[in-house]
Amino acid sequence: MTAPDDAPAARPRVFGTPDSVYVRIVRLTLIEKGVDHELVPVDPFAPEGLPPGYRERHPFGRIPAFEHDGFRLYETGAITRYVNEALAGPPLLPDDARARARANQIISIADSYAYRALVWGVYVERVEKPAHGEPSDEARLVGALDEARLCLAAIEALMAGAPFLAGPQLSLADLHLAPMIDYVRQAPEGAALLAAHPGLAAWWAHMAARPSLQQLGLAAR
Ligand SMILES: N[C@@H](CCC(=O)N[C@@H](CS)C(=O)NCC(=O)O)C(=O)O
Repeated sequence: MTAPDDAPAARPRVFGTPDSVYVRIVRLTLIEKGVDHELVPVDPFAPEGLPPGYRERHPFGRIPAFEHDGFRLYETGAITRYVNEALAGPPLLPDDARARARANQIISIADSYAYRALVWGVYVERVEKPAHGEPSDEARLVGALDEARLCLAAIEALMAGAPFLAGPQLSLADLHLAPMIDYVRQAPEGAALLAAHPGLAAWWAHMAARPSLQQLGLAAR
C-alpha cells in the first residue's frame, strides 16, 4: 500500500519517473544496497506540470526527490551518498582516499559534462526526437558527439584498466554513469563511440548483466 504523500514511511521513497537518468541512479543504488523502496510517480514533463506541493520537496522542480523515515533530500549525489552511508548493505565507495576521490571525480564528470552530451545531445537528438517525428538538430548532435568522445576517453583513462570505474569493486561512480551510457549506446553513433573505448565497452558489458540494471530495464533495447 502506498503511504500518503506527506506521511513519514520507513521504506525510502523516490519521487520521479522510471526512465529518468537521475531517478535510475538513485534506484540502482538502493537496489545494490539491497534496500527495498517505493517509486512515487512525479513527471516534470507532464502537460499538467508538477503535482501541487512537489516544490516543497524539490524547490528546483527536478526529479528525483527522496525521503527516508521523514528525512527529505534532493540532489542525486547527496541522496546516493546518504543511502550508502546511512543504510545497510555493501559499501559503494572505496575506503582509500584516492580511490574515493576518483569515484567522486567520475561522478562529477558524469554530472557536469556527460549527462548533457550523452543524453540530451546524442540520445535525444538521434533517437528520441526522430521517434516522435521531430527533426534532429544535426549541429547539436555533432557537437555533443565531440563532447561525448572527450567524456568517454577521460573516464576510460581514469579507470586505468580496472574492471569498475574506480577500482576493483562496484562504486557509486558505476551506478552514476551506467544510466547515461545506456541511453547513449542506443544511438548508432553512441554505440560506435562506446565500442571505440574497449575498457568502457567491457565495463558496460558486465554492468549490463547486473541484476540491478536488469531489474530497472536498462540494457533492454
Ligand atoms: N542536479 C539534479 C539533476 C536532476 C535532473 O536534471 N533531473 C531531470 C530528469 S533526469 C529533471 O528533473 N528534468 C526536468 C527539468 O529539467 O525540468 C540531481 O542531481 O538530482
